Amino acid sequence: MAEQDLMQAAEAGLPNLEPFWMPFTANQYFKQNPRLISRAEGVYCWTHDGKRLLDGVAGLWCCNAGHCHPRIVQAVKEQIETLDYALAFQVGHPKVFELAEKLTDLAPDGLDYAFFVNSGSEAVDTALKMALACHRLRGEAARTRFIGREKGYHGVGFGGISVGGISPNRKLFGALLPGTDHLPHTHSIEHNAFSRGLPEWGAHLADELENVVALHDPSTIAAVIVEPIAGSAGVLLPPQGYLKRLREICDRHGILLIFDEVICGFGRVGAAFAAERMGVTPDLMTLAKGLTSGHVPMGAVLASKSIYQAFMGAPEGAIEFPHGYTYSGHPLAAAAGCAALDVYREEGLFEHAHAMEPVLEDALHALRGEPHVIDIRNYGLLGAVELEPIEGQPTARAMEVFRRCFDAGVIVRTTGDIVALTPPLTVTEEHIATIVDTLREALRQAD
Ligand code: PXG
Repeated sequence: MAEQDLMQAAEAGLPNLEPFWMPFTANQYFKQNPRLISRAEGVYCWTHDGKRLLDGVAGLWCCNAGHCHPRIVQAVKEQIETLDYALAFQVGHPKVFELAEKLTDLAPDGLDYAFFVNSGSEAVDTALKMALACHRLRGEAARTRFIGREKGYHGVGFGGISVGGISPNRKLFGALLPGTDHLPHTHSIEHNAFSRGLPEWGAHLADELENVVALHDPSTIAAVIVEPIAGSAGVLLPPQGYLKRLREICDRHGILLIFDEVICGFGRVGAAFAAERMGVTPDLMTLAKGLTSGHVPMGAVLASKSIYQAFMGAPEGAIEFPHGYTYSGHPLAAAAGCAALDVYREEGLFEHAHAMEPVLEDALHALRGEPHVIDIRNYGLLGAVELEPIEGQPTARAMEVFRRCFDAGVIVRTTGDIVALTPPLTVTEEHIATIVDTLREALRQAD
C-alpha cells in the first residue's frame, strides 16, 4: 500500500490491507471497497466502523448456534488454559474421545466412527482416501474411480475439486485427479420453479448413475459423492426420492456412497443431518462448519462400522490408515465441538430450526413477483432466490443486491445470480422478517 493510502486507511480505522492475499475474494475490488467485521454476537455482526449487521448467512453457513455463543466461548477458554495441544499421533487427549462419542451418538445409526480434520476440504479428501483404501483392503483394488456431480462443491483440495462440478474452481488447476466422472445436476427451473421443500420432478436423474457405472464398469468405481443439498452452487435441492435411488444403485454395484454434509449438517435442514431427515444413510459422511458452530476450525469424517473394520485387519501395532493432520482433533476444536453439540441439544436448536422452516418458507415465497425473481426454493433454514441475470453481465445483479442489503444492515450470500440465505438456527420470526424485507427492498432498487 502506498504511504498515503496507508495513512488514509489508518485514519478510517483500517489495518494495512495490502499483504493479505484473501481467499475466494476479488482482492483488487475489496481493497478499494473494504468491508471488515470486527465483532459479533448472536445473530449480529458489527463492522470495523461500528455498523450493525443482521447475519443472514451464519458467517459462511457455519455459526449455527449464533456468534460467540457464551457456552462455546467458555469451553474454549477453559481448554486453552488447561491443554493447548497434545500430540495427535499415537497419543490422544480426553476431549477428542468425548467429541467422537457425542458426534457418533448424534449421527444416523450405522455411522459409528469419527475421524477428525480441520476443514471441509480435508474431510472430503480424507473420505475419498478412506474409500480407495477400503476397497483395496477388501481385495478390490481396481475400484479407483469417483463419481461426483455437476455443480457440486467439495472444497478446494485436489480430490475435492476433481469430484466437484464448479468449473471456475477447476479450470486453472490442470488435469486434477484421474478417473473422475460426474452425474448431471438436479436444478431445473423449467420443471421445479417456486417449489416449497423438495421438488417433485427429477428423481429419474439418479438413474444417470447406472449409465455412468455401465460406461466405466462397476468394478472400477470406488465411490459416489454428493451434497444432499448443493449449498455453494445456490441451494439446489434433491428431487423427492432422488437420494434413495442413488443409494439403491450404489448398493447394487458395491459402490460406497459419500454424503458431503459440510453445509447440511448440524441442524441446517431442521434435523441433525440431511441423511436423517431424508431417510438415506451414506457409508461415509463429511462434516465441518456447524461441528463447532464455526468457533474453531474443525472437520470430521463419519464412517460405517464395516469401513472401519476393513482397516482393522492390519497386524497389531501397524498404523491401519496412514493419514491424519498435526491438528486432527485439536483440543480447542474438540472443546468447541463438545460445547456446540451440547448447546444444539439443550437449547433445542434443531427443533427450533424446524419450527422456523415454514416462517422462512412463507416469507421467501412472498417475494414471488418482485423484480428479476425467477425462482425461490427452501428447505430447513436454507433458502435461495434466483434472479434473471443482466444480459452480458452474469453475477452483477446479485452482487448489487448483496451490496444493497449490506448497506441496509443485512448480510446475504450470492453465488452467480442466486441470493442464498442460511441464518443462524437461533433466528426468530422478527429476524426472518427483517432479512426478507431488506431483500425485497434491495430487489426493487436493483438494476
Ligand atoms: N463441502 C461442502 C459441501 C462445502 O460447502 C466444503 C466442503 C469445504 O469446506 P472448507 O471448510 O474447506 O471451506 C464446503 C465449504 C459459499 C461457501 O458461500 C461455501 C463453502 C465455503 C465457503 C463459501 O458458497 N463451503
